[in-house]
Amino acid sequence: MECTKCNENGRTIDPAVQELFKKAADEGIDTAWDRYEQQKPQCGFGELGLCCRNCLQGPCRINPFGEPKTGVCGADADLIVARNLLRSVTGGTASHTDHAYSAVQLLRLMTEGKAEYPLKGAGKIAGVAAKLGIDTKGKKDEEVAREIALTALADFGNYSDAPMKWLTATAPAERVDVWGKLGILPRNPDREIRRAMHATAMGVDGSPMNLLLACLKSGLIDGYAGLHLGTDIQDIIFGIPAPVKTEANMGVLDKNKINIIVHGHMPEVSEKVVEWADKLSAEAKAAGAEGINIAGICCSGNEVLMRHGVPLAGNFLSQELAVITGAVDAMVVDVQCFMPAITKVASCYHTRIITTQGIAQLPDAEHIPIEPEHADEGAQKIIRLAIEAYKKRDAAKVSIPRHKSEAWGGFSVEAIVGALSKVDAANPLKPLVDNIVNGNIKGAVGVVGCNNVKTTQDAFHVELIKELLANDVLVVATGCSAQALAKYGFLCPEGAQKYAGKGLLAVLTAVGEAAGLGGPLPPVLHMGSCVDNSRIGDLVGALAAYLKVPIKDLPVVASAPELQHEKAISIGVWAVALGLMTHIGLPPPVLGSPLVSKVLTADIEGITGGKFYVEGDAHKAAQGILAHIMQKRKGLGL
Ligand code: BF8
Ligand code: SF4
Repeated sequence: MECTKCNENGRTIDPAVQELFKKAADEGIDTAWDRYEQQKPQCGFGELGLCCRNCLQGPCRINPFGEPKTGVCGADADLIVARNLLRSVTGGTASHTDHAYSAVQLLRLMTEGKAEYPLKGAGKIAGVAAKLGIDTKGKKDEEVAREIALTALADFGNYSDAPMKWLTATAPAERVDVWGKLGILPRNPDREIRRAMHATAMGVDGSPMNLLLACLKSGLIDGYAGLHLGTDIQDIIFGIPAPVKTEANMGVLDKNKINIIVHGHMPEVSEKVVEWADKLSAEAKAAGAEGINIAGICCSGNEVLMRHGVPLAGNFLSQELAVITGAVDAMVVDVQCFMPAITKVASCYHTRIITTQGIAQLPDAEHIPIEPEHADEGAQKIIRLAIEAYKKRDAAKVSIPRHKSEAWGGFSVEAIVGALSKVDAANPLKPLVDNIVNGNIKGAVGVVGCNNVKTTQDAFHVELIKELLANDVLVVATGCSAQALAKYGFLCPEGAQKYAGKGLLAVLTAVGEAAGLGGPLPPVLHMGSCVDNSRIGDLVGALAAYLKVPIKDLPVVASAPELQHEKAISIGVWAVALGLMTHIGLPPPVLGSPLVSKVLTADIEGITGGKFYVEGDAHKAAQGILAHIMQKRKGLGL
């Protein structure tokens, strides 16, 4: 699909979403963009981070241009902004950590024979066990998997002052040393999250700098108790992703089939829906449908795309529009990133919204719990509810945009190293490093994160990555960014010819052909969901280890052009702690404090080697990223 220019009101470049806007308007349905208009003007104090509600003497607001300069308790702008930032980062960290914890509990129950999930990722067990120092000799996979689960749970129960094991076992030693000297190595993740909430309460931490160090610590919990732990355990349970072909955008919905959307983040839900859709296809046919079609939105979509090639209906801002096609019979949500508005939109159609988690319910949805012990029963109920809904579908209300694009996913580190090993079996990273050294590849960018209604949907992802690829930058992607790029042909081999610079194209072609793809690798490698950003961290760590330099010296940059969620902020803080310059397309609410803004965008570079780079224009951001890459190359003598 061609990337088209923004429509007249600058909401989206996605032609499928544009088409569905017209349908929404005809049918009188509001979407996030309409609600955003109703919110304008948004609160200036909030935008700058200058509002405090941490005690009942407030809310207090600081006037950036005059009085008052402090809240009732005397907290000034720097303190209020730093406290608010720590609460935000910790909110993101809590989301990822709780998600990872659910996966660990599932694995534990599986090893006790109490969960209705088979162990599919035996190939991951030895590697994770080795890192954790677990002896595997003479043990069955299930036994080692159990020890891995118990090691994770020991981190969550750690009452000592020793740092959490998952971090010390999986992060580069050089980084562990840096973080240790800063005194920010997290112990028990739950305990640190509690501490962050305590530190930010009225009358506790009054030092903005101490609070910013706590932000870094919270970012590390996100990186290791959330992302890394989550990915490792999910790969053990559901299998290590391998390259797989699929399609992306609304055209993947099928008017002749029962369409079920999986939306949210937990593969324990989406995997079961995929499994039972297949098992119950005869019932769907008996109801008059040609079968059951599962499509994904947000990271639930990414998880089943990576492991099964399940097609993608859209990313974060597409969720309401998918329902507005009138062709979605059920949308199954678990946790994070589904909008509460979704039930209201669904009420205009036959679509059933199904919640599955105790902590994430919606007043007008059907709640069908998916729990480890009864997951099969829950998943069957979900599929049968979708079949019932399908019978009530109003054909007159169905309009599915035809737009879709071929997309490849499944590029786990194991898959990337596997492809590279076809070029050099003894030394898989050598071809990659050689091409960075000879300049065919200038550097690498991990592009991640969300859509945000404040910026034209997908435009920043697309324009930024176009320019970087043309300049021979290797790009890997996750989350809704990967989904944005999927919709416009950046995740398929043909995209390499179209978007990659000469040097990059030569490398993508050589590796793709050696790996038996019969052509180049896609110019953007889809590495998974947002918790899978740990895969990017591992890849960058492996490159640094190969070159025997710290991550901060690599020509590598992270970018979240359209970030919206607190999780994107906590991931960004982790990336900065790793030593990466981290571009963000929108500033978080910190501009009310010159001190916090300066620390995050400048001073912190002297501490971790990373920093935030805020730039809202795609071309300028690409140029800034390229300049940073060239500077790092120079530092390495390249
Ligand atoms: O965790 S990219 S909008 S879906 S937060 Fe949410 Fe942002 Fe999408 Fe995945 Ni990540
Ligand atoms: Fe106001 Fe201080 Fe209370 Fe915040 S903690 S609401 S600044 S009095």
